[in-house]
Amino acid sequence: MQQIADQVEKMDFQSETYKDAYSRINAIVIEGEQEAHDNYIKLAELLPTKQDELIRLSKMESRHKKGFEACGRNLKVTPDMEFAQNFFLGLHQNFQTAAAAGKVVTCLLIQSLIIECFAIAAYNIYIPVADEFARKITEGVVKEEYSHLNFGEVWLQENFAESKAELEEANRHNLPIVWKMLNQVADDAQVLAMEKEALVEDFMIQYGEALSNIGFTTRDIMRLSAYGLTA
Ligand code: Y39
Ligand code: FE
Ligand code: FE
Ligand code: FE
Repeated sequence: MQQIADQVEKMDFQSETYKDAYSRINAIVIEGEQEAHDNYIKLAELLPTKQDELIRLSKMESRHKKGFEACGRNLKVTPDMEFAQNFFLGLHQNFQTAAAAGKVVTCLLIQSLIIECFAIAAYNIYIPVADEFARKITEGVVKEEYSHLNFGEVWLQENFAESKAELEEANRHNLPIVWKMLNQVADDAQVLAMEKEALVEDFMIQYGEALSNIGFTTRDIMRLSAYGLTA
């Protein structure tokens, strides 16, 4: 922890290098929160008995987006939204296709497991190296992301037997995309003092725990987590 404190003390949040990397990472987070909002609205349509809860989650995502927009403004950074939309395109298209086919299990795996675990990993790794303004915002946000992950875990655990085959298929199609996204953002993350290894480790822990809570065995989790690791 002392090492991280020393590192943060030396960081120049106003340097051109930092702001350039931040213009993409901040945009990814803003776009991610917007898409998460849209995805929970869609899930509310697909799961009418959970409508109120899902609308509540979608509103949290909107607030997260506003918080991260403020973080960018605070550093006088213009987020590169075009980059961010391309960054999310693979998961975005897979979610849209699944939603159109009424495949709610696939939608939950993409948003509530994969994207939430990605967010939790990224925010946990960012908090100790963030500027003070962004750290406070991100601390508030990450607490809520755990509740979004929990929603997916609980629903999928309650419907595990009927969902298992679709979860395996959705994992096979979407986990490799996450590794590509991580590789794509690794250099910019490094500029923000976020290590790729730490991001991968935290993601794997969150995702593995989620799969375990849903009902997968350790053996299943090993197999599921290995998909696309070489992407
Ligand atoms: O559920 C949510 O709020 C998730 C949409 C937000 C995703 C944020 C994606 C973070 C990836 C950032 C990578 C930085 C290294
Ligand atoms: Fe969020
Ligand atoms: Fe979320
Ligand atoms: Fe297939």
